[in-house]
Amino acid sequence: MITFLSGGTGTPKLIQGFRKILDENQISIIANSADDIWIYGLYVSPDIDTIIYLLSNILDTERFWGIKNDTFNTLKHLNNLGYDTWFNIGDRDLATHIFRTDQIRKGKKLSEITDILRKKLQIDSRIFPSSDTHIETRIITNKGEDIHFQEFWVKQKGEVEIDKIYIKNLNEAEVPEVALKSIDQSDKIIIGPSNPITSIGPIIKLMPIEKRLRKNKERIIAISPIIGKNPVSGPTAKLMKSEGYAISTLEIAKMYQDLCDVFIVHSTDKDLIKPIEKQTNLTVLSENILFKDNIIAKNLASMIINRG
Ligand code: FO1
Repeated sequence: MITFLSGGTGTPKLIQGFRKILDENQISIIANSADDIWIYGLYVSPDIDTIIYLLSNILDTERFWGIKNDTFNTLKHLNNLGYDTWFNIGDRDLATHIFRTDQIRKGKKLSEITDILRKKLQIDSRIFPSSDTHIETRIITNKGEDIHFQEFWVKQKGEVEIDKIYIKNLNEAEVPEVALKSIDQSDKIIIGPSNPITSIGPIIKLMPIEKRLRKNKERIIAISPIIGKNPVSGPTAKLMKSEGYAISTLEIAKMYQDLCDVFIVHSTDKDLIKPIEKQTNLTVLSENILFKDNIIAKNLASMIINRG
């Protein structure tokens, strides 16, 4: 069994590779829930939904969010009614949020609702939110505004300057026991190549998760979200810079070194193996980690599994 720590883009692409060689019931995913947002009266869990849609083969893989061939009629009418509809929710996607919000109002936990959703969509893999209670990544801009990560990334197109990033409700968060068990019971745990600040960060900063990872360190493999000097996707560079980190693979290795044993860098970053091994206690391997297609992801999955 393998448990992944995942955001909404890089790691799901890697999971596609694992799906080609493992039974789906051998895959568990702890999904970042700090991107979750209350919007238009509904509770939206973007990273969880991307994984649910991916594993049920309905994800819009061009955008890598939402459902493929979805329409946006409800959103258009909501706009006619005077809403600022900056967060694009498709008509079919909307059904997921209505279902989830209704279940929340009936008292169900996010982990229970996620489990119902994945079963309804015939997904054999287990999917756990990183927190059962609402946590959210917030950005304080250089103008002193305190905004939700989605407002920064979607509404402001990541273009505002960042003063500070913090995770609201982090310390009092309730991590689902099933997610912790999954870490303990897995043969391998993979810290996926997702954004270290707003995707992996909010998962590994949850104290109960951090403790379990430290305990299971020798079975944990992390994959770099940076190739050369460039993050694979999204706002990673801007977010890392604003937190005072250098944009480098070595920096990521240092961030994760107490939580994993093996660190995988891109094949063109072989020259980093020795310096990283010297400056950390990690075993460093190199492989193609730019998942342009599922075959590249499958090759990395085979390499990880065959290492034993
Ligand atoms: N990303 C966008 O760039 N624009 C959107 O309008 C948008 C809407 C959206 C709706 C539902 C959903 O599950 C995800 C959505 N995303 C959208 C993706 C999301 O903002 C982020 O990419 C993830 O939170 C990062 O993992």
